[in-house]
Amino acid sequence: MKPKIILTRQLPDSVETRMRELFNAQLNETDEAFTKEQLIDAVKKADVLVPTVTDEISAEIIAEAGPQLKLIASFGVGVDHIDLKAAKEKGITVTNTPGVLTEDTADVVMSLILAVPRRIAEGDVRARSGQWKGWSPTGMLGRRINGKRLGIVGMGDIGEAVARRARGFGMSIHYHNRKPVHPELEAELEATYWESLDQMLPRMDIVSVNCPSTPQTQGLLSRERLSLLQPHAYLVNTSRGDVIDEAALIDLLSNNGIAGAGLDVYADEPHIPDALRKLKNTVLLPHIGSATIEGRQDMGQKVIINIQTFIDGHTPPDRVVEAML
Ligand code: 8YV
Repeated sequence: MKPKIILTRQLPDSVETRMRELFNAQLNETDEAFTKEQLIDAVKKADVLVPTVTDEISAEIIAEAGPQLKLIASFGVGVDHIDLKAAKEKGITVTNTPGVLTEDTADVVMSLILAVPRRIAEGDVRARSGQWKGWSPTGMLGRRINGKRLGIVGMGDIGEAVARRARGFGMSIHYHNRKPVHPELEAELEATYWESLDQMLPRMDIVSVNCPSTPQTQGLLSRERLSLLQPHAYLVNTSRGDVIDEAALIDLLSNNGIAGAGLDVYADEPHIPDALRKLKNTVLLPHIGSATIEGRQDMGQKVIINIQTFIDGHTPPDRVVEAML
């Protein structure tokens, strides 16, 4: 008997087809996110649930799970949408898809690092609006990237991939992490470790948030911490909206407390506050960090490998360990 796998969203064709070959996979043809009721129904029936970032797998949902649900194989690297403690207590294994979206996400970080100070999105609007009056020595001036200090908050795989790109653009690398990276890597990147985020922030020209959202990092960039940034500084966030106090960020951006921000993630997606959408010194993206055809296929392959390994009785390669809590 093939195990019953429920997919909460539409995944790439090749991934869905392979899942149908291997498992008794229930697809979501409409791609509409599941309601709470649909999620409860799914955890009652599925042997394996394949959710995404748009599904809030709370303790309440997990409490409703039937005894057959043994694996939550999430499509994505972040697992902040799953109550890991509740899953563990119920004996449900959780897996994610690390590694395969590192480079794509780092590309979007770099795009924002370039786009905000160089006013790329604003320039595009001006060029296509018909309002461009021609070149001028003082027109559309932005800020230089080369020679600037980049502060990376969270030096995991994505942070490291950002650092490598930023070095190519002539930036110097600073980072805050729970602990320093391997000395060899630090030397290779010529990176400076800051144990204290409070000390790092006021010294940076651009700050990129690359840590996962965990109980320890939620609200990490609080109103108090954000106010440590200099007025010429830029902030980029591609991790999760709740790592930053969004209201405080909007206040800072509105009052020239910082120069600008590039955001791919928001506190209450897909809602983006009006005040944020009206700001000119921002580039706003709709959570596309890992949105490449190749990335989504690789993520799907990882989900399949995790499920198959688990079904075969082994520990899946991307089991989310408790240390991440
Ligand atoms: C994914 C992400 O698209 O993987 C993550 O954590 O934030 C995104 O890049 C999303 O999570 C898919 O579930």
